[in-house]
Amino acid sequence: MQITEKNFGNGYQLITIKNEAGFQLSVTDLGARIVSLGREKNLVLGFDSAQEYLEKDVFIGASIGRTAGRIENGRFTLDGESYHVTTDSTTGHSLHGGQPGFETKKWHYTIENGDDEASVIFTTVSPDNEHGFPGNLSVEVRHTLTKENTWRITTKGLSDRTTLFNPTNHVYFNLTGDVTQSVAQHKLWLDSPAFAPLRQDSIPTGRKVKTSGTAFDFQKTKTLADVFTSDFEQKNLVNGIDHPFFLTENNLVAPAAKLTSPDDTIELVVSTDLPCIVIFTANFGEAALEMHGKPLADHGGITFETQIAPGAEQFSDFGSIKLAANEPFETITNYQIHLKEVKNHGNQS
Ligand code: G6D
Repeated sequence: MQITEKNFGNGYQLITIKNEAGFQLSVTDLGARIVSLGREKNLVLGFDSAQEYLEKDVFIGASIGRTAGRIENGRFTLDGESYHVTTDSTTGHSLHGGQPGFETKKWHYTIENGDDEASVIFTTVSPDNEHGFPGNLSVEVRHTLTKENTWRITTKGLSDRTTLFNPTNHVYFNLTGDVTQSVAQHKLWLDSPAFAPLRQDSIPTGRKVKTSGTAFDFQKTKTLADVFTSDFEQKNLVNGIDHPFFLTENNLVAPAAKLTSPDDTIELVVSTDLPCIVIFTANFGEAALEMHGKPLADHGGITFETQIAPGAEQFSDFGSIKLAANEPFETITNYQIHLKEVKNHGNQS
């Protein structure tokens, strides 16, 4: 595998791994984040410099933590003790573990290269009481590219006090490679029989609701446009999807999600050992951000944030995000890209 490193500005580096097929993964130590993925086209949202992330959107492609998603009023109890963590001044809730969080840390990194795969291994320590969370928490995020075009994220954690830990990665895919196109014509299949409805302020209600019979049922493949044009109140609430979906299989073998490009030439297959995926369809509105000198479309990307469902600290039905002192944590998610040959059917008109 070929590996190159270059200056990404503001003291950060951009590290690129290229496999024999010419497929590339670029990551940066600003937030242990993915910046680009693909061969001819870049299949994920990302900016061209560290500065742009810092100015425009710190979450795109970043490692997220300590706790992905929202914690209501930033309050939780752990082993009988009450905690109050940093909240967002506009919503009053904690988002993604409080800012600045993992997404703007400068992570230390090392590189491992092999014949079949190569990895960039990012490490950082979140000190005890950072944003109010207990425990010195050591975190490792390993980004791997394989010769089969799989981007794999392996995240590890170890805390010296019992704490909460629910990391994820905030990658957005757009398989057209064109940020001015919305993902509406992408086809999505999702192994999810239930989702978590949200309140008006995006905090989960705590219920698990069947997807069948709703616009959020992707158990049979359909386009995202089917959701965007629906009148489903949960879609209307956030102008798209910004919801946790519960998976039936989380064994890293069975696919959890499949996303296909509008022209059927590119397929993304997500598999994970985690029980939930937060799907967020970049509901930013028209031209809210400029990317590669172009306006990012509304719904210009779709995330697959694998995690325990946000709200787990208060709804035990969602799982547990408690990490016991000195107990190692590890999770893996695979994003495999299949590049398909287009069959020329000739002119059928
Ligand atoms: C997450 O679910 C949240 C969104 O609501 C938020 O806007 C984004 O991160 C930055 O996907």
